[in-house]
Amino acid sequence: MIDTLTSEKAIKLEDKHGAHNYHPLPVVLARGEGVYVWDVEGKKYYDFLSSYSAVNQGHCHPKIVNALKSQAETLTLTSRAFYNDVLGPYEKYITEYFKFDKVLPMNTGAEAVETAIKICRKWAYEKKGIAENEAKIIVCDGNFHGRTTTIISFSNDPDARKNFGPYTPGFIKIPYNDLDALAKALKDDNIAGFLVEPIQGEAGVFVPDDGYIKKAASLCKEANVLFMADEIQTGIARTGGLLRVCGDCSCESKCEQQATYTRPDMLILGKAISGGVFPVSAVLADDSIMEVIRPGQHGSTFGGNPLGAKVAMAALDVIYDENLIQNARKLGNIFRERMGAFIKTTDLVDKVRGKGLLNAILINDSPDSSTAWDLCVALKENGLLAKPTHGNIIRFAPPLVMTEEQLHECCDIIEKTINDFQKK
Ligand code: IF1
Repeated sequence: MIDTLTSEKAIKLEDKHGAHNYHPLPVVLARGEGVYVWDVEGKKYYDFLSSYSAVNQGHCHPKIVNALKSQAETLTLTSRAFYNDVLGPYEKYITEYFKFDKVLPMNTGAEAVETAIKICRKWAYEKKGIAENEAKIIVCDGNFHGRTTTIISFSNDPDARKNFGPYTPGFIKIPYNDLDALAKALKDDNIAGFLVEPIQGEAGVFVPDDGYIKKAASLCKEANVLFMADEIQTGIARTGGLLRVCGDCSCESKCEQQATYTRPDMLILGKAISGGVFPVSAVLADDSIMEVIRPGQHGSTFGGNPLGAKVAMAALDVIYDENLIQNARKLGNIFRERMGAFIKTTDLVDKVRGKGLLNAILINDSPDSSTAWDLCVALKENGLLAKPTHGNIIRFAPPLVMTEEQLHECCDIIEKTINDFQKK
């Protein structure tokens, strides 16, 4: 029955039987390969969302899919009640890859953020000596870290937060990209950690000033406060470095010596560590921090399962096999250069910003207007899928396996669509 579905029927089914917690663009996808997706009618599109940066390695990457297939036929889940023969090798692999002593494996991004918060608080009581239940964590205005009750407690997006209370206490909000505010907040002796996105994604691809992350981390270090980097969206080559905390360095190796690198106390990863093939997330930290978690104190049925572990190793291999860091950096520069020149010729777009292949254009209209949405519908008609965020911002984040030629074709589509849109 699924085979004969039209787009219209599929949309009606979701509308009737699914909770209305999303408002998708009206396109029903049936297949993906690399930078392309196809709808149920067979129309081909460039994917400029990459499933919110989970599919950095491209859709249905054969190496990742093969890892999934072969492990699926062998062993899928043991729970952590028993050891399995993939988890150990995976833990060795990922800790060497990101250069931390230990990993705590989870499944979704929100779970990894929750995990970091729990470890941070426990560390505060057992290592820093904060009195029980007094620990506070600093977060930023405009943050997006996931959808759990604790995480939405410190969101300032009314949609994410309103009527989901009572809320988890113990979080202090400061403006993003404001080191003075951070320094001031750090004066409180009960601060345990600072949780931050190195580029704010949901806030509209907000890139902080150069040096912000590095200086923020050093302020935390001085105050004996854990610096927790949420790289769920910015990590895994997306922003033109292995991680965004690598900074603006053209080094393509897993090197942490370069001047721009900032080593977080806790690194939070999700999305593209599995190439979008299976939910895999992780928190990485050194022993002095991770050792506060002992048997029975945290976990998840699926966390560390052999299927996800195999998939993640394949997905992380692909990043270096296919030079995706280099490619994201190079194509990102081309994209912003072309869009930068183009927006001078149109009144519809104010600004282009981003790093690597995490970019956004700001539409010159009120956030309440439907302009960005209408433009995304027009882009879809012209064969390119993107999604507005915060009303008047459109995020552009294609898979990192894109070629330069394909990127130019995409820029042509975007420019033509905006030009035609203006004529209406
Ligand atoms: C949705 C945004 C992207 C994240 C960061 C944790 C999580 C996310 C920095 C949680 C998730 C997603 C979830 C998605 C929308 C989306 C998003 F628009 F909200 F900001 F990517 F751009 N930290 N981001 O970006 O990870 O639990 O979802 O695995 O539909 O809510 P998750």
